[in-house]
Amino acid sequence: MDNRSLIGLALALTLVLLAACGGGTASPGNEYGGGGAPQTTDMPAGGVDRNRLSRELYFYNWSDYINPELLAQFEAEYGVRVIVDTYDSNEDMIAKLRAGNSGYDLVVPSDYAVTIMAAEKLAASLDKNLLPNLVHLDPDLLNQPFDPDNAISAPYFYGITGIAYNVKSFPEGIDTWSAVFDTSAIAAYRGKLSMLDDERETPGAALRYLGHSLNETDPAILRQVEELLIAQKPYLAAYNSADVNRKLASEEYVIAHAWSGSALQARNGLEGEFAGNPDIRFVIPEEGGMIWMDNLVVVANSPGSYTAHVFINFLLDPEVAARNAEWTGYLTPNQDALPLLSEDLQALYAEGFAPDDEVRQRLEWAVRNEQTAVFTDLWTVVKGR
Ligand code: SPD
Repeated sequence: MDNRSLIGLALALTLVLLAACGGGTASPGNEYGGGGAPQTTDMPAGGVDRNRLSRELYFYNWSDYINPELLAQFEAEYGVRVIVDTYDSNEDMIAKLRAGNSGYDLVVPSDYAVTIMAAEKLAASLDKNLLPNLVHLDPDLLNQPFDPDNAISAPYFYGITGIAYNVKSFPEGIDTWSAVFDTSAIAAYRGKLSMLDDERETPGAALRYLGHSLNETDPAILRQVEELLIAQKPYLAAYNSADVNRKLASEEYVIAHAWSGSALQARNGLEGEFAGNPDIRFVIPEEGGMIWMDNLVVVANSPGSYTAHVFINFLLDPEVAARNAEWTGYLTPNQDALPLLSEDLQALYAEGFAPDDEVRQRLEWAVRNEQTAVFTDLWTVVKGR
């Protein structure tokens, strides 16, 4: 082979290698990378194909669960208006999707509800090529049993469920679920106590109080749970998952079964919404409580699927995730966001609004299987009494 042939071969090899590596960027199918394709003004360095964005994104989320400034920032950056509707239980959200034509692009099911959505084909597969910010998530919180390959879900926040209370009413503190279930104790704060309006959370708390797993489905034990919850009802202000934060902060409630972030919001307030109350405390009782994770899931057949992916990727940016955690008070699964959290928030986590190693031993995940479907009937009976 002469010199010219050698140079020609070297050039050809270089071109093949460059094409295989995508010119040092992502592969051609990856819309977050140049992929060697010519960049247009519609596809800036960030890699988002603006031609594919919808004008609006319909986001069905839990209440008080996203920093509103982030919605404004997303709209300013991408020109997409995010329309947020809210729900307060997994079951309400799933009922909307089951009915069909919900119009929602993106929802936030908890762990066991991801299992239900997968089984009922209510979720779209995630295109991980569109989610480069997945690299920021804590690997220990990925590939959970409810979605082993994160095929349909990306972690949004996680949290714990326990008791929030006003220390002026409980100067000795609280360490047991009897503070909400023992009728001789709760008579003293009748009408100022609430339990979550949730078919897994409230029977789950009762099960832990009675010394069982919160996934226990033995019929005899569930009868005891039913009796306990029915005996508790006359003392409740309400089953409430919607505005426990506000009612604790205003002292309409002095004690409540609550999600950790909601309790933290009661303590800190929510900017532009309500003022915080420095007397709010949060505890996981000695009998244990629930740990859970809420996840971003694109709705099956969502017309805004591409835009939903762009929004998920935006939420997974560490700086965005940190600002979201500061506002909601829940725990971010984004490990690169953790160093960005304020000292104030970290101090509240250390005070009990996040689990330490000792508390983690007492936490349990709710799982969904054929047996645990029975909680729907139990809850219907309790609510109907
Ligand atoms: N206000 C936001 C509440 C989010 C709670 N989701 C967790 C439910 C776990 N059972």
